[in-house]
Amino acid sequence: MPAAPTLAALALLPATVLPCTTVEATFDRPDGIAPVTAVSFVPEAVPYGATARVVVERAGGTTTVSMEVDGLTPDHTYPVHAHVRGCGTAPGDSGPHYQDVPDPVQPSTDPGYANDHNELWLTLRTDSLGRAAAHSTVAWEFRPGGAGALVLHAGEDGQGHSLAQRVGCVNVDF
Ligand SMILES: [Cu+2]
Repeated sequence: MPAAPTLAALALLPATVLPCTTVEATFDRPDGIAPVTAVSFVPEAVPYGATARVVVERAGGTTTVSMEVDGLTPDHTYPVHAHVRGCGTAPGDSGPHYQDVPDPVQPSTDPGYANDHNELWLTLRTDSLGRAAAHSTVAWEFRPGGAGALVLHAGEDGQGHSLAQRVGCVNVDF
């Protein structure tokens, strides 16, 4: 196992945050059996087999998150946010939105905290083939272990789903 010494060496560098993290994932069922990187809770909105690619870049105290998806519902808008925990078998498992300055009142509804400067938001607008790309830069870095996933919400769907319903989730080590 030639890679083991390298991984062990990286593990000994606690203060080092790598400048870039890439996640390549395929949405799958949240069956709780096989560990998956990305789950779909509503396959009409996020079909099993749809893919996501997420890149997190950290530079000079800022963070840029880029996301590309393929195979989602065509011509649809999905709000996406960084949530505090990783994806689980239930939509709520990823917890609330990550906030740079945490709102002392939870759940956070104060727009002074719940906004796209204090949280990481993306908007995925798919084309006629179900592809989309979006990116966002915030003026801070995530606290280590403070956020675990990008969550896709139902958005404008016209299928009776609440706009806030969590339709998909991608584990990301921010
Ligand atoms: Cu969210």
